[in-house]
Amino acid sequence: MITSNKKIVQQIVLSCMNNGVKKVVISPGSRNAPLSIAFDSCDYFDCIVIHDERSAAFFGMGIAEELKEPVALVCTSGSALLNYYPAIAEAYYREIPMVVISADRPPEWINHGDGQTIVQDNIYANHILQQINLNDSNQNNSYLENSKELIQNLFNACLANRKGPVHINLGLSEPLYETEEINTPEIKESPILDEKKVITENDLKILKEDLSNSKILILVGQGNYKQRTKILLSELAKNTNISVLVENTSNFVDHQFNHCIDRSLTLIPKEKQEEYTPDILITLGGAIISKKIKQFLRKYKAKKHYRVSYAFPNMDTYRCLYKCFDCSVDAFIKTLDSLAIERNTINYGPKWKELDYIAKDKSEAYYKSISYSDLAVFNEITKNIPKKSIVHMANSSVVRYFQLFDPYEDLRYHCNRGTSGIDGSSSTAFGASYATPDNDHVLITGDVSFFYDSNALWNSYLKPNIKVILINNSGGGIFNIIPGPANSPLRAKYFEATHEHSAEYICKAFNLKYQNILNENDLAKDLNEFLNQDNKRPSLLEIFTPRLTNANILNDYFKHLTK
Ligand SMILES: Cc1ncc(C[n+]2csc(CCOP(=O)(O)OP(=O)(O)O)c2C)c(N)n1
Repeated sequence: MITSNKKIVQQIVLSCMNNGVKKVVISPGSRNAPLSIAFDSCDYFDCIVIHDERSAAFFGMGIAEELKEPVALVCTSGSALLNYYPAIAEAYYREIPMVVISADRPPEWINHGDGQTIVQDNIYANHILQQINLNDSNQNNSYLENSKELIQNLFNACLANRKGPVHINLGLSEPLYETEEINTPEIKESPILDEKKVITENDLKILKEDLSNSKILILVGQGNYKQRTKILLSELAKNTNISVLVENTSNFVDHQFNHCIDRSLTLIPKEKQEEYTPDILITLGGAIISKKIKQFLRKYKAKKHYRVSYAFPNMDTYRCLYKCFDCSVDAFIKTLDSLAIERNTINYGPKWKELDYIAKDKSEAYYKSISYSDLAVFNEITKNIPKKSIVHMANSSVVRYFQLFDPYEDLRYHCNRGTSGIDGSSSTAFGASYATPDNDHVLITGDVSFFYDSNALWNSYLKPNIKVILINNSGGGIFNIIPGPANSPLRAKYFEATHEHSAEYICKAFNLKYQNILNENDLAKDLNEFLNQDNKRPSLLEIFTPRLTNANILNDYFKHLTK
């Protein structure tokens, strides 16, 4: 095959191949030309070209999350790699494997007046698992052997139990476009050594003592767990000493769990809150969306909090962390099951579940009474998403409204909750939809999030398998809801930052099929038709809602629950 004549570039490409990278997102540039040429020369890779590096990185992250495989991002020097940063931070907190390969000037030319040159060394310092600096000035065998080992160590970090982004910064000198013919390399998969972590006998003993005759609250955060884990957790939840609270991003659905945490919490009268306080809190998985549960558990503290995670062992969200088990959620649930915890001595799980049943009935009654608003629209959307779809929720009030509705078992829910940014939701969703073209994907987004990331539409990889629902409430509606900005005289200008834009012409520019809904007439019908239509291109439904009444209807909902 004909590839770049730079040996270090050939080595990087080979290492990607041997470590399971199949998709490479490349952003155009000259300094990275040797990498583009080398990846392109190898049929093994699917090379995706996206101009805007911020969008490219989120797109790649969407693929990596969906396929559970490392994705490589390739960009040129200078501000290009700074634009990767939002997605790198997101991947870091979500433990999504990504390999950033940035081209750089040769080291002797940094800060000497060359164009498109910044200090790239360690640029993602606080949000990267590992980074290395390589360059093409030394092509001798010992440098290449040493680099091969460094690259493999980097992949080992990227793909270990705690996954995440890693960075190769590569100084490249001119000429950049020269090629040579080499033998097509064969894949020799590098074994990634997954350390099997075990919980010590002593920890098991303490755990068993702590769990006996205790009110146990298991709070499950964001993740995509194994089916076996779900079954074991459902089995555990039959024990009335245990209450399991989940959010839709945990992708756990079971009739014994509380899926709508805020809805349930609203029903607890102040004087009874202590009855719901757990003795032992166990948290599994990633981020928790509900602010209310964080406030509740910080105020009504458990005696001990056990955390299960490979990452951030000192993260003390509820200010009562006792121990973090450095093992998989799967292994931990199995361990809990094997402990044969005392059963059914405290009516704790059903007590929480009762709240859920009451809140659900009250909610249904309220939805029947409300006028056209964000809440009314979300009520219709959640009922109409076609079975087996993959649901991408943008941040801000979209993901929060969704938490008020029971999730469906046959849907999969995603959201960028690593950093809760509004800057890459669309690109991430489009990346995921590209990765699994046989699945239907639905992105639900607010207007600010959508316009912010409108370059997500600027690529040729969008397929008809994704539908976008854009809730246009003319600004950051969340700021009308959360206490603080909602009562500020500066709200409309600085927080909500109102506007009157529509997505119609953006859709025209990027060849998306566009439809809109302006009021409640035919909302349910139009929404249902939109979600079930067979399209030849991606489509977008813009639903305009009244910015000034949305917040009242949501606030009244919570008041209604307490009546
Ligand atoms: C990158 C980034 N910038 C700013 C914010 C702060 N922020 C949070 S929500 C929000 C408004 C989002 O509005 P929209 O997407 O229209 O959703 P809505 O609140 O109307 O549901 C902003 C600016 C953020 N989360 N991320």
